[in-house]
Amino acid sequence: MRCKWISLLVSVVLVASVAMLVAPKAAAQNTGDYRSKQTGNWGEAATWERYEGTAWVDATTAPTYTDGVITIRNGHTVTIVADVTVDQVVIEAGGQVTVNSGFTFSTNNGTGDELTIYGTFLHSGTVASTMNGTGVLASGGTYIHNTISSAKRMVDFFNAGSVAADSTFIYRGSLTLRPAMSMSGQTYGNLTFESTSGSWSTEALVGGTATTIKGNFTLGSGVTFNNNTLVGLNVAGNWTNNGTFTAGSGTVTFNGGTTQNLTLNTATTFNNLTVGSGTILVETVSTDNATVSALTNNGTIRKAKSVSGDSNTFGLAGGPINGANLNINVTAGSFTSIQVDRTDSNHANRTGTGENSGVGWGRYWTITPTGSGTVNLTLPANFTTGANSKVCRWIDGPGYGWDCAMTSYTSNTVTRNGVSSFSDWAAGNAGPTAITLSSLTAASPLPATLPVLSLIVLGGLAAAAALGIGAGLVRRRRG
Ligand SMILES: [Ca+2]
Repeated sequence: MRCKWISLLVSVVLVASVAMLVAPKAAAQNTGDYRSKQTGNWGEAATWERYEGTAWVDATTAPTYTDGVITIRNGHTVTIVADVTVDQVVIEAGGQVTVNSGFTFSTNNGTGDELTIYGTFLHSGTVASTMNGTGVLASGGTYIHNTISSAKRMVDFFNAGSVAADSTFIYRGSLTLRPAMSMSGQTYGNLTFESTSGSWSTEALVGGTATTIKGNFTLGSGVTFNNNTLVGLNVAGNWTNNGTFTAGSGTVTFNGGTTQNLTLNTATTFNNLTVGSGTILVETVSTDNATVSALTNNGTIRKAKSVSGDSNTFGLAGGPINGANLNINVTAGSFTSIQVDRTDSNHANRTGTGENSGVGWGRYWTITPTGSGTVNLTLPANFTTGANSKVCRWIDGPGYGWDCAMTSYTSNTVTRNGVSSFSDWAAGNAGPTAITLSSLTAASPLPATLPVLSLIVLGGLAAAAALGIGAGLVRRRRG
């Protein structure tokens, strides 16, 4: 019996402890604070409760900026159908404030931030001529600009407070409503454009300072983003286009320094597109929907797709370079997919003095298959092609080196048939005069089928001696 009591006691203590740990931290309330009681209009007392020092009681009047903290609670929508001036408003996650068309939402610069959004704020009304104080678009919070009234004053208001990278600012329009916008020099978390019905286009955007988008840029169906002369969009998150992006003279820079998805469900032309250092820009859609006037790739551009048949291109990851694209022609095997990573810098193990007289200059591709098989690999050639042009694979480990061969070439491509091993690939001119052999060892893993004149191994020995080693390798293989 005593054991049972002790057991029960332990259980009660445990349950209480866990409850204390998981219970959301209730904001300390002060006399005069308000909170929503239910969904309703802002101006109706029945929408609210007021803290009277010991308990929340039904409010007898609606709150204004002269009251304390005003909290819109999870599950409640409070609608503004008469002009209001507020401060210390907190919208909980799951709560919403809606400003209806025709009514003005104003702030008074009182204690702390005037408006903190964890939930949703839908502005279909009129923005005050001055948004006093600071707004906070908090983590997970959403602000929807659904009005022709000033977006700039709202964006400035949030930028004066803080904008979380995972907050969302939505420009919501329709066939009959083009919301006002503010882009140049502004900072957003996630930035989304959407249409509730029909199509709408943004104004022709202008401005000499790039827009900072700390999260994702999403262009919804039915929306045209008219970048016009807006100088730039710096995007740290993902980019999704289900609408129309009119690039104008602007630059889109992916500078998150991490993996960023480029999801183009509609054909998209960029003017300048820059991939920042450390960023892996992943093209997620199988169809090659991206066109770029000028590409600067300081990171990696990746595309993985299922492959079959003789023409598998890889979007921006595959080109175009000098008017040509990387192409993988599957001739045998059972590939599930192939991933191509494009790097537009010199390979660490480049050889020669440039693409015209060496391999691994300017760019290379890391090709990673899922499954196995044999392909004919075509690489774009940004150099003068000829009989010495090669498609080369870098082989790591003992006997490291470039394994080079060529089956055919055009003015701007080089093709190698029968490729079944994959790692880093580059093209270049690697004829006899460009070959530098230097580091072969007896443990060389280089394939026996490798033509000696296609073998480039890096190191420091003289070319003449190296060629001797190469000849030795041929003899040994034949022996
Ligand atoms: Ca304030």
